[in-house]
Amino acid sequence: MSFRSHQPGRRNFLKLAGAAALGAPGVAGGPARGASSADPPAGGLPPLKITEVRVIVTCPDRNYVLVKILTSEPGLYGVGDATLNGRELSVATTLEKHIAPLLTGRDPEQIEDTWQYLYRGPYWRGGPVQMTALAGVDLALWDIKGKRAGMPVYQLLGGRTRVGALAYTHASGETFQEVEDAIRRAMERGFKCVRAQVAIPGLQDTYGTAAKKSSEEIAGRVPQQAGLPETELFEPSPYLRTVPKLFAHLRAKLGDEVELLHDVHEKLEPVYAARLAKELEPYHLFFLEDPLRPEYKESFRLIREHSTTPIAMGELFNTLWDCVPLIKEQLIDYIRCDMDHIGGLTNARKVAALAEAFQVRTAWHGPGDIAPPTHAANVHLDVSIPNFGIQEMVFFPDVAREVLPGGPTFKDGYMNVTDSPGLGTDINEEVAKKYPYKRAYLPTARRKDGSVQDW
Ligand code: GCO
Ligand code: MG
Repeated sequence: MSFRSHQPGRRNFLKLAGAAALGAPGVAGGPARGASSADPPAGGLPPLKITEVRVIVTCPDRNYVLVKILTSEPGLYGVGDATLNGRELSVATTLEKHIAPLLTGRDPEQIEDTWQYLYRGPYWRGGPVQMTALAGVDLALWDIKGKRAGMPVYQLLGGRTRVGALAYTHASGETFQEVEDAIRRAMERGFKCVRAQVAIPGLQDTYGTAAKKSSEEIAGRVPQQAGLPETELFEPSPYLRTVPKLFAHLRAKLGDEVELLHDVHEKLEPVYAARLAKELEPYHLFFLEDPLRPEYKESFRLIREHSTTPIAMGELFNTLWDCVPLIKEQLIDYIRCDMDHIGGLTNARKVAALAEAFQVRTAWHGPGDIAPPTHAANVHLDVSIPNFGIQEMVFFPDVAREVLPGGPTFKDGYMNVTDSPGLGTDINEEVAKKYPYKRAYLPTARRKDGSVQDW
């Protein structure tokens, strides 16, 4: 891999300027009169308007919600991802009924203003549904901006800081041996970093173990269940007894070089998370992921006080402000929000900048239940910031790639993006129609006494 010089190849819009005769873009339901939308366009480009917002829900193997924003320039559009696993239709309805009417007529170049308007405008701000809808719009607008500039998005973010994004995949199994074998297969594919999860004796189908499926096939793809959700069983004691033994086994068999990670998936209460982090210290994890529920930020102090295992947190966060307490007190080492659930690239780059000031690195969520535009946006940001840490990744099945072409590449343990203008992803709307939405849920979990447990 090497840094590639990029020739912008800026599209010749000046030719279009006279013909377009679009006039100053009106902003339906938009900012107050006299705001920047009426200013002359920068850089000599003709004015541009959003003409249509299409929301496409499709299920090539699993459900995805895509946002396609069309503009007044023929052929210029952007594609964003607004998938919220298990609540897809809430986001699609928010986009169709509430957000699309606000966007028609706006200038798609004004990404920050549109973000602020959609975030603060409705008064009832935030939450995963609205922030995912906002991400779909935001990613589509960055895609448009890149295409208009003739540049990949990472160039708009300041250009490359690294040749690729170090990636991790998932390995799981019913036994320690199966996990070890799955890690070896991942290493043969080039991975230098692998997340390890194992089935817990006495508990069937604990998160991340995806019983009876080969781990490469499902790597990063949590089950999506048709019908009503299944209930898994969880008890902290057997989990806490098993996980340190798994990592003792893995280090003994695999040596020290491969980087190992583990996802707690917000299942533990603070003192048990602290115990797990402490007991995992000898095995030098790259990080321990999402140990606590997102509500309990102050409890991260307990983990910190008891161990030097690096801690990552964030896939259930929805805003920059969720990240502030953990970052400013340096209670975590990696911030791993889901760009698709925190309002897209516009907010994620602010999270990254905040983290940079406190020596926290990024590890954006990259599971199979978000679509390629988000994975691409992750990597555009990864390769353009100074404090990137690691990128979770997934291989999409052929059927998903047919509907959603493009996306990051993987080679020798690193992800990358191409130099295609914009995000480098697309949607094939005709093929998408062949795969209509199917209602599906994530699993749920309970304790042995029947009470509800975080999954
Ligand atoms: C991860 C995540 C996912 C989530 C999934 C829920 O680390 O990749 O924990 O596996 O469970 O995104 O929809
Ligand atoms: Mg996780």
